[in-house]
Amino acid sequence: MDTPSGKPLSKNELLKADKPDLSGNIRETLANAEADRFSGDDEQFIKFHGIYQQDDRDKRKTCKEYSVMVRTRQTGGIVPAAQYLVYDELSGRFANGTLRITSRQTFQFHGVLQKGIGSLIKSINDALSSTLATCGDVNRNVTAPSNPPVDTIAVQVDEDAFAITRALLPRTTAYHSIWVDGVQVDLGLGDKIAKARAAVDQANPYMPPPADTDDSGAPVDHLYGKTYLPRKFKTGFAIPPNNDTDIFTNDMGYVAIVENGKLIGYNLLVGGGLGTSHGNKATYPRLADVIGFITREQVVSVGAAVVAIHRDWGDRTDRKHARIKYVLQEKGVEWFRHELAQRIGGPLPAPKPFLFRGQGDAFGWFKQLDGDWFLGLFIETGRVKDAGDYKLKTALRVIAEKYAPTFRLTATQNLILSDVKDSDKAAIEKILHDHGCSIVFNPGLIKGRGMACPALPTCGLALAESERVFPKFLEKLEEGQAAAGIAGEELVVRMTGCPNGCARPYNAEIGLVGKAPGKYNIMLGGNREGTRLARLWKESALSDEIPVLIGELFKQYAKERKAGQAFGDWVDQAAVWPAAPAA
Ligand code: SRM
Ligand code: SF4
Repeated sequence: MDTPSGKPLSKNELLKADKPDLSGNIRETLANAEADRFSGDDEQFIKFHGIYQQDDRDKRKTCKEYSVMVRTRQTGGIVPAAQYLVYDELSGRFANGTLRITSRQTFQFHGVLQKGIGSLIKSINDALSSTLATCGDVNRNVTAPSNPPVDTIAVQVDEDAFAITRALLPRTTAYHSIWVDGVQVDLGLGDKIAKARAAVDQANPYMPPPADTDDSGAPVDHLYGKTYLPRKFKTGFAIPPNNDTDIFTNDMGYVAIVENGKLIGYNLLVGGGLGTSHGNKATYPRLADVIGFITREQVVSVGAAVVAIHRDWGDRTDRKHARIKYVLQEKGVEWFRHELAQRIGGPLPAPKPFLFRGQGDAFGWFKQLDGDWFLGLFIETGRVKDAGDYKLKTALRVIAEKYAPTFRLTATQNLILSDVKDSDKAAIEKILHDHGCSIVFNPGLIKGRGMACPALPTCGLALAESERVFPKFLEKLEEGQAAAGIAGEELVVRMTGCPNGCARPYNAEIGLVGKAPGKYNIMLGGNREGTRLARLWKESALSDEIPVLIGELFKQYAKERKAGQAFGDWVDQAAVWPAAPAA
């Protein structure tokens, strides 16, 4: 097939063209009681259904133990308590007993065995969420600010986030027919499911609008066509001055513009993305460009036009080079503005001024505008689990059952419980303390800002550890801070097990990017506002030497910094960078 560059289409493009309803052979595999995994081609199709084939990397040397990871959709990280209770139960029955809050405000179930996938996904849908298009070459979970979870502006931003979520859902009917109509199951969740339905006061907000059909009755997807997008697409919302959704790292971002206390619209950002591959110079992290200003009424029409530009101009020959960031970088922001103007009937007005002053979550109790309270909780590496005396999962279940707060997953893998009555605060606090979870109230400003991706043992792409080593690693950095006389100071540290950037290390003050077992590239110089990229400071550093190297930098920082200067801002300018190689 011809492509503009003359290069052949990537294999995934041929797969999508062959089965535009994305059904692959998923039904057949599910019906085969002997199958312990999906076939190679289906591994691509199941992603569009929110499923990743994985195997336990700890056991790989002796055997391949297959399971899948399933990712839910939670626009803005909103999870009603009743829905949370269903997830809690499902994670015990069908997954590894944990729920993982992700860096895009969703939940992931890990370790799901083949025979449990149908029941799990059916029940997620029964509880009025979905896994459709949480992976694959489509728009993923839409992020929206969770700090604060409720005020007038935040509620309107949530409405707009749901509007674009629905508009960008693929119209395939195969998902529903396989997982909802196709799975007959009675898990005895009747009462829990009924409560989950009642808690979401509209129908499933993640159900795609009905599709048009062609002459043969097949659904037509006017936005995605038959081959969807060249690659994944990510959309987020932010409300300055808090950049808690790391808006510049999204393919498309909406930055709320508030004038005289009213949300008048958004600045549109396009072209962010972080994934890279070691040794491949054609790949790089990039922060989004600010394109122009749109009104709330234009959120869906302009958003769909941006997605269509990715659909039409993204590279379908090389999946490593297929994100919209490369279109922006190579064709330029003026080209993009012109292309968008042609599609929406005219140019956008200039963007309005805005300023981010920081990012991340606040921990502890805060009053909502309506008089209720919300509680920001630190969840170490986003993992909701019971482990020894630390019984966070049980505590959250008890709280959800008794007090039914709205759960709000944050984009830094933490959790907010909102809509709490003043009279329930003390009891909720006691439940957490009684379950060994005192740390959730006050993790400190290095743990509380940190993020690590899952990496080993579940992620098939991991080159090094991340989630499992991160807490200890942060403790060493805390010791380094104390030795330098800067104990407890805020610091954004993020770690990933490979260069794909899932915990967004490339705009952290300190980013560690897995290179090989026990080896990481040290990235330095991003800022607390998430508006500057970090740069490679040292390649392939050994995990043991990293806290030592950074500890030395802390000492130098403590001596040289200007008043109030953050570590990332200091290191970006300091004389600590290796000399550039001679031209
Ligand atoms: Fe990611 C692939 C986990 C956010 C860039 N990501 C993966 C997979 C599915 C591995 C795979 O393809 O087999 C990981 C599953 C690991 C596991 O065992 O759970 C995975 N990504 C995650 C999560 C769970 C990390 C976390 O610590 O929370 C995040 C789930 C988000 C969600 O709920 O939708 C997650 N991934 C991100 C982000 C951050 C973000 O979106 O804000 C990025 C960087 C931003 C970006 O997209 O550029 C990110 N993930 C990638 C990439 C690189 C894409 C690229 O353009 O090169 C891959 C690899 C790929 O797609 O081939 C990837
Ligand atoms: Fe896996 Fe790499 Fe993403 Fe970590 S950054 S979850 S190792 S793909």
